[in-house]
Amino acid sequence: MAVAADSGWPEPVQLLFRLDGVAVHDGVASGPQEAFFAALSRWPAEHARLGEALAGLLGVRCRLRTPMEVGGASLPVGQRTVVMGVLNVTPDSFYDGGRYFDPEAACRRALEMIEEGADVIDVGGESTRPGAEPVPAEEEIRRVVPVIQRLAGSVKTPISVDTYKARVAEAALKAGAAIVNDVTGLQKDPEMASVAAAYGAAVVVMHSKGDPRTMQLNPTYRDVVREVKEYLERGCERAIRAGVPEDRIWIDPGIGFGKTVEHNLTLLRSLRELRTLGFPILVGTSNKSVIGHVLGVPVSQRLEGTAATVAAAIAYGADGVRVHDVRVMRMVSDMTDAVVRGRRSP
Ligand code: HH2
Repeated sequence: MAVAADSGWPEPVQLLFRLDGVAVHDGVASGPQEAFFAALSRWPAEHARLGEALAGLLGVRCRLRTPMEVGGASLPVGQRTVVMGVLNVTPDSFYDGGRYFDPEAACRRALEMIEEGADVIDVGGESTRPGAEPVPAEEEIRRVVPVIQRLAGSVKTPISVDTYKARVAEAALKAGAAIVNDVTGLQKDPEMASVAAAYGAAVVVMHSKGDPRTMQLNPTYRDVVREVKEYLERGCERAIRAGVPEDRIWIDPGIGFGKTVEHNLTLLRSLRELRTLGFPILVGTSNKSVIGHVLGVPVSQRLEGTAATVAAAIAYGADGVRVHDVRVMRMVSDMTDAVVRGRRSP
């Protein structure tokens, strides 16, 4: 294979970068692998296949960004941004606590989010906001299972369960959930990965440092991006070892989970680095305190800040966003997709 003198990159790869409008030396892409993945993520499936072959030649790990099959539905990963709507069936979540504690209200809100364009509904029964106390598994099950059961029986949209407890995950999967969203990256409960695998579930492997009670006291890292990446890699390996198919794994940097404002901002602008793990990236910034700190606004006034972080995350390589305000963030995602992926929503 011919190698161009100026960059050390094989010529066909340089050509592909140019065709896709990604310049390796324009300061946008931080390194050759990141540039490769940035280009790959924006290609339609048939070109991504070519990209995968090239990645193999280069020794870069990567997977196709074709739709992800979950719970009988197809998530358009890599084609357009997947919007995960947050549904907290809790009395104390930092943004929507108490609003959907009643199962009737929770189901109504889920249907509304689906109407607004949610691709996944993420049902949680325990707040993991900084300072939150854990909830016993029985109570968490009592909160989430009736809602999941009703939704799974009436909508095609995949339901995910936001829990780090294998017992809760199993009850939710039995009730019809198709995705396990674990804020401890499958690393707190040793049974979690095998439960997800046994039910054929997709998983979200999220990074967190410490537990919610203490995680924001003084989070420190030598190199936040490297440490988050290594943690996520461990979680993904656990999932794969337990039998979760590689094409059903998401990774998530865990914005706000044991991180300072600077850690959060650094991670958001370093998503390309995480792409080299080869899994689609989910990002949850919705109404979080990083926005409050940057803009100096309370939790009720973080819509614009959330929109900015959603657009930036997509531009930096996120495949999905976890949000409370689905109607607005669907539009923000569609508009950002039109710019970044060159994709117009129908
Ligand atoms: N953030 C929260 C909860 N679960 N899961 C993923 N994958 N990524 C996230 O960023 C994430 C998450 C916290 O937000 P929320 O659920 O709205 O609040 P609370 O924990 O107070 O219920």
